[in-house]
Amino acid sequence: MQAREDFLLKAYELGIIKFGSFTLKSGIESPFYVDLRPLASSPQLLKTLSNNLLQLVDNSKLELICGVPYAALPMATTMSLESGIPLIIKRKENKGYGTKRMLEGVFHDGQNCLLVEDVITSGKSLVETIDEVEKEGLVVTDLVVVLDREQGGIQRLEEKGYNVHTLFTINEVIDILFKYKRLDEGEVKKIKDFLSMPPQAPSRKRTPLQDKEVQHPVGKNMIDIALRKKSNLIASADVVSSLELINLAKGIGDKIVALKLHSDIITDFSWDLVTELRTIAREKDFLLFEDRKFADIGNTQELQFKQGVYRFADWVDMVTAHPIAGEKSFDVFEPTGVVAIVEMSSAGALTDDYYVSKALNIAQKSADVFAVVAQRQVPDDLLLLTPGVNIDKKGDSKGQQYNTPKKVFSEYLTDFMIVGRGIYKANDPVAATEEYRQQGWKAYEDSLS
Ligand code: BMP
Repeated sequence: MQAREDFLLKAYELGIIKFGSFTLKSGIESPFYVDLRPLASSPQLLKTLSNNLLQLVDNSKLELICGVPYAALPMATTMSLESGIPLIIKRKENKGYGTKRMLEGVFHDGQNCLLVEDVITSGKSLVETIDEVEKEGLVVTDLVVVLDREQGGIQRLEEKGYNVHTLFTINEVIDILFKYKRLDEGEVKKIKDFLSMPPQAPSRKRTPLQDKEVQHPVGKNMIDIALRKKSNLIASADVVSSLELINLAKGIGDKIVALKLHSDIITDFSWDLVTELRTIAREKDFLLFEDRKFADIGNTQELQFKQGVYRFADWVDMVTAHPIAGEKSFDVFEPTGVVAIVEMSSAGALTDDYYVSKALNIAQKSADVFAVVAQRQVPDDLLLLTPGVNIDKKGDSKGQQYNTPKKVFSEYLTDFMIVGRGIYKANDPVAATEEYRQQGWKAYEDSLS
């Protein structure tokens, strides 16, 4: 018992569990966040942990060990070294070329493979992983998990006939941290109250655009335009010449809420272009949205925003900025509306649950931020803008990942979708814009009921 407590206290010092308010991938608000990856920074702790995990199962029937990427990879590797049972490596995604295998290593059909996972919550992703491993011909009977968040995961797997062995439950962890004064009574109560509630997703009910609690004038304007045009479409005009940009803006302007730009890709950027864009935007009733993704300290961002070639402050309605430099860095954009990038659409982005939670907290504290870019439901006082939308494609060769309009409006409760190549690369960009407008608005209306 003492050894387990010692292990946990040392692991706690490494930062494996944090307390506060965190929005998980599922959209659930959690008062704690667990991340076991720092354990790999202490070889001694990793070794202790791995031996403890090995003791949970009958090793005699095991022929292979496989860690669920990424947090469990170092654990599985150490378990393999300590036990002599060979390791196989599971990919997070198919590499799309070569052997296209999901598992790497030497193995053959029918071998029994122990799966190693860091944390189990609902068990959904573990079921998917087991599926992938079994598809490669291996047999999974047992899983070892370091921490059970006690949100139904174990039952889900046991119902499917798997033996799940866990080292700690979250309640045990809380009790030990309280016993050793790492948590006070108030914190314990908050966490225990959360844990005693039935596992539930946040309210899946969408707030209609007209009832959104958005205060920023640019946000309100966006909503008004959307309702006037029955459009929740932001077109991303990632074209590289003024002529293409002007033609696109003229052609599709009356179907969109905003035209998103990357001004620094326009080879012949000029003030004539800006003047013309402003005129078209006024006539066709859309906003100019510069996707500059500022990511510096406030002072530098202010210079980048107000000075230089582009002088965005003089002509754009809204800009994107990363919250990476903290809340004060947003103070320099007023009265332009700020869209905080809290989660990115591309494969392997660093914007994990922990980052998203912290980024959302920063976005909510800033009066200049009225919207965020993300791939999940966000609090109602922020508008949700979702890129990575395409009707025909699943992704590109450079990491972009696409969803359909239906998925983002029904699952993420997105307010506005951002479409780039689906429009400007289409044979007929005007017809494509109309198609996206109709599909987007229908998906939004369907998600109201
Ligand atoms: P496309 O639909 O062609 O993949 O373009 C998406 C647009 O949205 C690009 O301009 C890209 O810079 C932007 N974007 C994105 O794709 N993912 C993000 O997470 C954030 C973005 O701003």
